[in-house]
Amino acid sequence: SAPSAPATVTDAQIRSAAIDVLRRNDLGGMTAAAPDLYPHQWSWDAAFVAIGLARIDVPRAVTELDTLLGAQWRTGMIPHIRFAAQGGDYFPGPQRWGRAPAMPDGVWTSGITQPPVHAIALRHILDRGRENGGHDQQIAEEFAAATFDRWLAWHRWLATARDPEGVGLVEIHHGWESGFDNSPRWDGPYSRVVPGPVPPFERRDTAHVADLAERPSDDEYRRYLWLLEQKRSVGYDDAAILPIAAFRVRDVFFSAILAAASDVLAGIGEELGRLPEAAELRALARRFRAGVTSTIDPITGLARDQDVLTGKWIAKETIAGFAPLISGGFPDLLARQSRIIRGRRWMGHPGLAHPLPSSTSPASPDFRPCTYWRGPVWPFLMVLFAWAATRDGDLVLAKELRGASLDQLSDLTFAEYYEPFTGAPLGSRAQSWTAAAALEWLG
Ligand code: 9WN
Repeated sequence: SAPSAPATVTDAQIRSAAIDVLRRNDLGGMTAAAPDLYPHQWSWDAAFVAIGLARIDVPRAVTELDTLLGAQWRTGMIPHIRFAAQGGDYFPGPQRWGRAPAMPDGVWTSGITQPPVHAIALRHILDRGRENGGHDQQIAEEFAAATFDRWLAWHRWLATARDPEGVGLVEIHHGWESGFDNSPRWDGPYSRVVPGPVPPFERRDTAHVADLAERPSDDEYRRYLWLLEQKRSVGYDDAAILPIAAFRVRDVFFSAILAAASDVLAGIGEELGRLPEAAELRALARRFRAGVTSTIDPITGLARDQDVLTGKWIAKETIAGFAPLISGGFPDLLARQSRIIRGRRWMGHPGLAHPLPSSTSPASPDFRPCTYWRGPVWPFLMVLFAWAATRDGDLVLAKELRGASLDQLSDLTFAEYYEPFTGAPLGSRAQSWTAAAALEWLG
């Protein structure tokens, strides 16, 4: 069914429906990523949720990030899930992950991480607070000052534990860490993972989607769980995992986010008078931006991941190929990428319901229109691309992403992802970061 939006949906209706989603998903201090499928707080979702919340309620946006920081490990890592005591059923839940020496007391989290969008969210909160003035400004500024060192520790952990050789690319140990769980990017690395024995499991995610084809397969899940067991077997120790990890990939998109967010955090550090730390963060931004640039395929112009275990590049035609548009870089590289993303293999593909970049190019043999990260359009990512485009002066791209996204979101389902050709909503409905994206677009 093609749920094209009724022409009568107004911005005000989108806005109030989006606010409603975030209110309903509020577990008190943290927002569930989605009501049924993801009833806990996810790390990078929380950052996008905070960006949306900052448009309507600055103190609540601050609380979102503060709650997430409460899950930060002693190493500096921000885990990919903070489990809510009152949250619903999710697999793998806290018992499956177990405890780790570095885990904060009294808090249950997963044992892997996710992309560091948080400093970008903190910048949005500060900007909204200053626009509003008064109490909002005060609370935003106090939060930035009080938590700067926690965010710095987070970036430092990524730059050391996850870039042990200092190449300017962040390595991940699980597809879930990328946030692009079953992207074709990870097919090669996962094909080389030989799963050992995993305790019996029963998936929950499949109960919350209309069609099983929208989610990863059982075979994919078995590998996901084996990687979890590997991590758990070494107590989630950052050094001990390296020689045994069956999945080690340098994730170019994650790295681009670290570069962009390090620049943003450096700017906040400068405002706070933390000049040596700000200089350190500027250097991190340069290092990871250079790392991203080093991955460009000269033929396609797209950025690539690298499998640490084989040393080989991973050249799949996915949206992660546009990592330089997030990290920033040389103007000619950005101009080339902006042309490609607006071209016929991406936003300019003639069959699209809305001219938006899909997770995998519709022109790629890997493209699957309904399957999760193998093809659908993910609305939250559009916000990140438009933010970076605005930063780099590509206002045409930013405007196109906004217009098409608002059309897409006027179906008011706030779906997790959308079928690119029909515009049909897929995955979860009332997904928090999709609602937050709508609020950010509306301003
Ligand atoms: C595993 C919450 C998360 C997002 C990820 C998305 C999906 C989880 C899952 O949902 O992943 O982390 O169970 O499939 O891929 O990007 O953060 O919305």
